[in-house]
Amino acid sequence: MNPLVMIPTYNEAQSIVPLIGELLERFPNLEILVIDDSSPDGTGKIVEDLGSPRVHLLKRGQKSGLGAAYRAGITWAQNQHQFSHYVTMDGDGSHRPADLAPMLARAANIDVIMSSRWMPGGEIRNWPKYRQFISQVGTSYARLALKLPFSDLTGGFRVYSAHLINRLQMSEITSEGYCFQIEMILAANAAGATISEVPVTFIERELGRSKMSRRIVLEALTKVTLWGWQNRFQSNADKLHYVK
Ligand SMILES: Nc1nc2c(ncn2[C@@H]2O[C@H](COP(=O)(O)OP(=O)(O)O)[C@@H](O)[C@H]2O)c(=O)[nH]1
Ligand SMILES: [Mg+2]
Repeated sequence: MNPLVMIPTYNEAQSIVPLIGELLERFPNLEILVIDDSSPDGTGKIVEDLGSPRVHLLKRGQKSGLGAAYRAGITWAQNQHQFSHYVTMDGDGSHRPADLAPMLARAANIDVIMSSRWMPGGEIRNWPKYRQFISQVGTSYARLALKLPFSDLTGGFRVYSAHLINRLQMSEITSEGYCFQIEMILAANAAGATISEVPVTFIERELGRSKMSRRIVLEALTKVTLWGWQNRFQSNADKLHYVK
């Protein structure tokens, strides 16, 4: 197994170094790609200055959303032709490297390992009630509308096999905010992927600021509703759309 951890960042100067340090130390065979949208706080420069051969930086011109960052990261990774798995992870310390060990272990023979904060054994620390509410309602709505039987569809901590990603039409996965996480599962499911959930502990950031916005919630609500209706009228719509 030869995983690449992709971390999108926008102003994570205070959190990124300890996160990278812990990942490198815990997992000797893993490499890291930070996808930074020219963070004004110098996150990109900090990553560059680490000078580690196992840490790569993809610099982008301006803040253009989580989805766009991941799409660019995946294209970069595919061009390297050396990684067996792509891990997606936030750069603010909310996703614990310790939880990655059981996720990677399960990923050996499953296409997508999703982390879940809402299944037994999962946990959320320090999130205000309204964020927990948005997360739970968002996942419940997407689960029902899209018939995706999972307990946490919006979490960004996952492991995908490169083999699966190569079968997806990534340019069709166009969501920008955390709706990207839902759309990835919609596409993976349409490709007939094996998908499994592992419980994790999510700890809200202590440093820096969340980029979550009303626009991001609205994007998810609108798109999930639209996809739900499309599926009702044409059951193979997702397969035609997302799978090569
Ligand atoms: N490159 C890039 N990263 C982003 C963007 N928006 C959010 N991120 C990163 O995505 C991760 C999750 O974002 P965060 O603000 O913590 O959202 P929250 O956890 O939903 O409150 C963090 O590592 C952010 O720095 C963006 O527009 N571009
Ligand atoms: Mg966060």
